[in-house]
Amino acid sequence: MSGSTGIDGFAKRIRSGKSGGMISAWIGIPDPLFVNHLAQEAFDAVVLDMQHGVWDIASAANGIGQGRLAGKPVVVRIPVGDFSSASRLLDAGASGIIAPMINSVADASAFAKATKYPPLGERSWGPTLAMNHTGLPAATYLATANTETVAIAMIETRAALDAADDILGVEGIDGIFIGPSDLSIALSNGAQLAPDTAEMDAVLKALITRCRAHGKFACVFGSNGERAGELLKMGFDFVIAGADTQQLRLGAASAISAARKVQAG
Ligand code: 3PY
Ligand code: MG
Repeated sequence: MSGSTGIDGFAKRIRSGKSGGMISAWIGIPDPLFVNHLAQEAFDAVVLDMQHGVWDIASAANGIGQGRLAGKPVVVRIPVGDFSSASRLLDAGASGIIAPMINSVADASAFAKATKYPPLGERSWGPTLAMNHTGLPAATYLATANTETVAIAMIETRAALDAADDILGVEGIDGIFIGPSDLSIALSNGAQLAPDTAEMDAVLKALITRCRAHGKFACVFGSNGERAGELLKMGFDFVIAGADTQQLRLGAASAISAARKVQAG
């Protein structure tokens, strides 16, 4: 857990701002073997989405194991406010937790409390699988877990945008993850889902600047590969390049269309 490369160097890499911008898989299909397959591609990490994906705690724990087996750090997005799952997933070997809809200092503090051991928080002891995965003895795991795993607060509402500086100031919050879909719905008062507009870009750039001012990292959801490239150019430390379901269907559509093209030619 102390190296600067590999699965257990993830926290150091993302915090250093020198990762060059990571691209992560985003998986909602709740099959640990699917994680293993997708993790063979050149992703820097894998996110399991428990908020809108269909993972339960047992399948997510196994998904973390399969990601690690494939050599990739696994970060889990928990359901809204489910901070007890946050510490259980760290116990299972997650390298980080993304918490959706963190709208206030109170939300951010409750999240940090669940994911960090004292003196920063009140994470309860029991990282059996995490110690198996990392090979660390208990004392070393305890001494390093607060810095070697990351707590990432999602900014995706008007309230969160207004409180972004205060949220970034909460000790134990390591970085933010912006949800442009929810943010675009919130900023338009429900009128539109428009995550990839110039107006959104201005908001994203301003948030990157706030992260830099606080010495914290910035992550964001990109709806496809091209958008992920733009977001990396903008300076994000960690981006998504579309979700598993979309990538699976695009792969299938492209194979069918290639076959029909050859057949017709
Ligand atoms: C959003 O864009 O709102 C997200 O939560 C990313 O999935
Ligand atoms: Mg969202």
